[in-house]
Amino acid sequence: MRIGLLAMSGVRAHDPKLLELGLTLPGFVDRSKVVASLPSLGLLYLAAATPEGHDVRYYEAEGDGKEPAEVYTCDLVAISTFSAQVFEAYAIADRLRAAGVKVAMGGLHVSVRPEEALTHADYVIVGEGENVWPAVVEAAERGEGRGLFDARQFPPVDVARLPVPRYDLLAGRPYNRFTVQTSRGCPWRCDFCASTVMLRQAYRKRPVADVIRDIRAIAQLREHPYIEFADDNTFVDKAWGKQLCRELAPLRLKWFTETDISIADDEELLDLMREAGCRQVLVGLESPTPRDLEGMELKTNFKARRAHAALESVRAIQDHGITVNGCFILGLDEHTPEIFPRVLDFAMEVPLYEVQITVLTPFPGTPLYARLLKEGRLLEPGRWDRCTLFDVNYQPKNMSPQELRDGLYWLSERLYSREGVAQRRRGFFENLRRRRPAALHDQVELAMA
Ligand code: B12
Repeated sequence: MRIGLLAMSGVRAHDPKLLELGLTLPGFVDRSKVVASLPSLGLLYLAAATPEGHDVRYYEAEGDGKEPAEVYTCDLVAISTFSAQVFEAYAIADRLRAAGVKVAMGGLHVSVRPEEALTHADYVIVGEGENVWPAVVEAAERGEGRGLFDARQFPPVDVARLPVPRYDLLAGRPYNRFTVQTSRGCPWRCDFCASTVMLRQAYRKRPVADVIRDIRAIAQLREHPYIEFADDNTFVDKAWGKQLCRELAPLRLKWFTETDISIADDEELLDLMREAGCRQVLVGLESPTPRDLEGMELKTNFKARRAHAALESVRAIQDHGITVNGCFILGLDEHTPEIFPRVLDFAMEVPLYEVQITVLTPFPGTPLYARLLKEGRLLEPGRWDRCTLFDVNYQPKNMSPQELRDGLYWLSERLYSREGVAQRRRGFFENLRRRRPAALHDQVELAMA
């Protein structure tokens, strides 16, 4: 069979005012451009798990939700879904099926809404795909009708035995960043999180040697690639993290990852990360005030426990020449309109090299979604296209939806304006010069990272 893997790329946001601001604010636009140009790692893993003897091709449906004409030459098309693009994905699936092409859908969204997806696809896959995919391919070969495949009915994916994702399928495409996973899942359970935790397996680390093997495969496509680790929380296990960094260092890469704030406690780890090419870490700070974070992490109240030292922790990381992309969620239950200047003050005081502000987003399948639904606070339940992290789709507790939107605009204008960005970054370099002059030698490189 000819098997098409269809990734849905680009970023999504519908709020017209924010889009208008996005056109003029450099910080906002730069980050969007960067994140929009990542390939779908999930589909590259499926490609590697495809039984022999099939012609496998990788396609991109761009931000306009249109599929390339060539996918209609396939016998089976696999589509990967996030909530924000799932209606576009369903429309593509409907068109493909009408043309006689079999469609399989998997990924974060359909894993929590499989019945909905079954009205659009022949095969719907819940959970991690690697061990299920060969059975889906066989079902398509046999011409079987609609079916649901649940990963829990197959052997669990052993991350110590993952194949190299088929990065080779990306040859000739203009990607300048590539994703690699070093781990899957996260030990914490934040009520809003709609990440890998949705796939129902525990937190697992990969063998360091396999991570290096995958990076070497990417290096065959592009010399000195910029790597984004598509992890939820890379440095949970500090000893393993140090080993990872030691083995990354000789590759002379530059990389970015997502991790929790606890890396700030370990000087040796931070030194090793910097030496291994870490240029930025994305850390969910969520709110500048500890009280706002009470109960957010459901297992051990991790977020609230760590919040009192957030400012010092971010500084400790940045003092090593690793920039922090501090993420804040606007519209938490404790938030009143005073939150907007408080986030601004925090970002300027640290000062944070990079800031990401998003609105609280009830993704399907999360404890947050269930709670807001129960409390009658979802404005338009089922409007998955509003799950963009920028479009307000719930009733905040201590402000109106419009106050939340206005606050997002107000804060975006200040954080991402040319002056706002320059002020934060200048502050970052001044601090670095004061505390670690040795880390400054590559400041130009840092400014570009
Ligand atoms: C890389 C990334 C992107 C890339 C995706 C590139 C691409 N074309 O796929 C880009 C930059 C385009 C992107 C965009 C967006 N993203 Co994003 N992104 C990520 C990130 C960092 C890593 C995803 C990843 O690679 N995971 C690793 C792979 C291996 O896992 P996987 O994709 O889940 O695949 C496995 C299974 O799901 C399954 N599977 C997946 N697809 C299929 C298909 C079939 C047929 C089968 C059988 C199995 C299967 O098998 C795979 C292997 O086990 C995650 C956060 C994170 N740390 O996970 C956020 C994340 C996925 N993004 C998110 C969001 C909100 C967005 C945006 C809406 C942001 C915005 N406002 O624009 C847009 C979505 C627009 C869009 N195009 O869909 C949310 C999604 C939540 C949700 N449930 O929908 C996440 C979880 C971040 C978060 N915590 O909020 N993102």
